[in-house]
Amino acid sequence: MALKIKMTALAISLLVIGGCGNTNSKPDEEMDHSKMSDEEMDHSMMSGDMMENGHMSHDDIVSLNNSTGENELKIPPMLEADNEDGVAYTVRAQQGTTEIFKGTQTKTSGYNGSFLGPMLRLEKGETAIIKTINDLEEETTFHWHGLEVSGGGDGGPHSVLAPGEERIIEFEVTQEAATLWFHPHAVGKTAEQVYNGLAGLIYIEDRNSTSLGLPSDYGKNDFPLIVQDRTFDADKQLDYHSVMNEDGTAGDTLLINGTVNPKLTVQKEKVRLRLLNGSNARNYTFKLNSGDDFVQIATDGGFLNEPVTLNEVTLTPSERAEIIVDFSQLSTTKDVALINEEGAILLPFEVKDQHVVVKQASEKMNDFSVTAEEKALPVTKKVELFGMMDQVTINGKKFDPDRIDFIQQQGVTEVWEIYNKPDMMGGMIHPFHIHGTQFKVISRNGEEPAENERGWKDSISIAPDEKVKIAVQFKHKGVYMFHCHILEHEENGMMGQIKVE
Ligand SMILES: [Cu+2]
Repeated sequence: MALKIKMTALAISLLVIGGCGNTNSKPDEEMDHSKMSDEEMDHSMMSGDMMENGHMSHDDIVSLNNSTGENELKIPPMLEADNEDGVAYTVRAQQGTTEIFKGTQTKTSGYNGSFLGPMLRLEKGETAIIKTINDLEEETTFHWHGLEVSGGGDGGPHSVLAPGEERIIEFEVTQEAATLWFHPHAVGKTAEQVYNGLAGLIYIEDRNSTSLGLPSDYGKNDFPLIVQDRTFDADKQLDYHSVMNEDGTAGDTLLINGTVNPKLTVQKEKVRLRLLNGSNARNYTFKLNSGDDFVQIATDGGFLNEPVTLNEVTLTPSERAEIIVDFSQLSTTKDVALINEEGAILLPFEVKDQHVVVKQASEKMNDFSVTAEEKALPVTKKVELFGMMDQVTINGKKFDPDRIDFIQQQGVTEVWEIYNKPDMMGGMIHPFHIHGTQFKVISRNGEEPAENERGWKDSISIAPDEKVKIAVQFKHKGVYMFHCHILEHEENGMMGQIKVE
């Protein structure tokens, strides 16, 4: 058992570090549970029991069902600006019901709607004034994941809104074009509220992003893909408490933008997919079932300098990647689909034969670099991630809202070393996130990061026994969280606080 976990962890870490492997695997028909062998059934039932007791290992995570492709992918609406005096946007957290499955209403939560949220499009240089309203029956916060904003506006656990309460936040958008997101961050409520549907997108655009010639027609050739796995009960409801796993809650049913069994209709052209791993705990290695390459153009916080050719990309919870698939150049357009590392069909594509003139995009997209000066800086902050289940810690401690773990000066770059200390079982990947900043990856175990990690990041996958050095600078002051983005680990105290002065 221990060996197997260790091996799996190693394999995953190799995937993360190395990037490419043999990706010609076809969707696995055996994924269908009705075709499971007895042995697989036993294993599956055992996992179910173990899951109930909260003892499921992260590596024995339940497999995803294939998408049947019967529902066209939903696209979150773009949030319209308000006319109300001084307020640019209103974001309201609310409860409701949603017809995820035809003919059934599922109890869900959302922003400005019953499930998920709208896409908030901001321009660099703009001052955003956002009225946030809590229409839930419990406390929540509005956290702007990846946004460079003051600690007071970040929406961490200290910025709780009671039911019925509202608060206006104001910030200037100072960072470059990127795909960010927003979600709740109240202690003890984050994992469940995200699970029930509280998550929305933020697109930041700037002069660069709109001049590169990239596909940018929202919902036409520029699609967000909010990827989340869920478990539905016999009544097609989400019952977080019955499926909650201390080590990360996973499900067998994939929703993309809240769509079950999604498919995406595209033209024979370059299509931009903005992937967001919005799951509580599951990691995904995305690839095409045809084995074709695609290019990654952006990381969490901005464009890569040049498109990076890949045939798979791994995202741990909260990480984003923007990729471009050129449907006019694929080896086949028949039954082509986005699949994961197990071959589960996540998103089948219906490729229309219509000829579209493919614009030539600029090859030079950004001027990101890790400077020699940054590389030469000594490590001044050490973070040790350790443990599993409810025994997770950072530097041997659990989160305490009254304790400041680190202090850093505004505008000063420091090198943080994040180490994922293995346990007797081998350990597991922890996705490490810092609020209020975009950082640079200096090295992984002393080696240069992969080409597709040479860009701004706010979340990073740390494999067992891996040591990652990052250059971190905060543009604003305030108290910020740093934590594991497996939401149940975060709830179990795998979180610390930094005060920027
Ligand atoms: Cu973790």
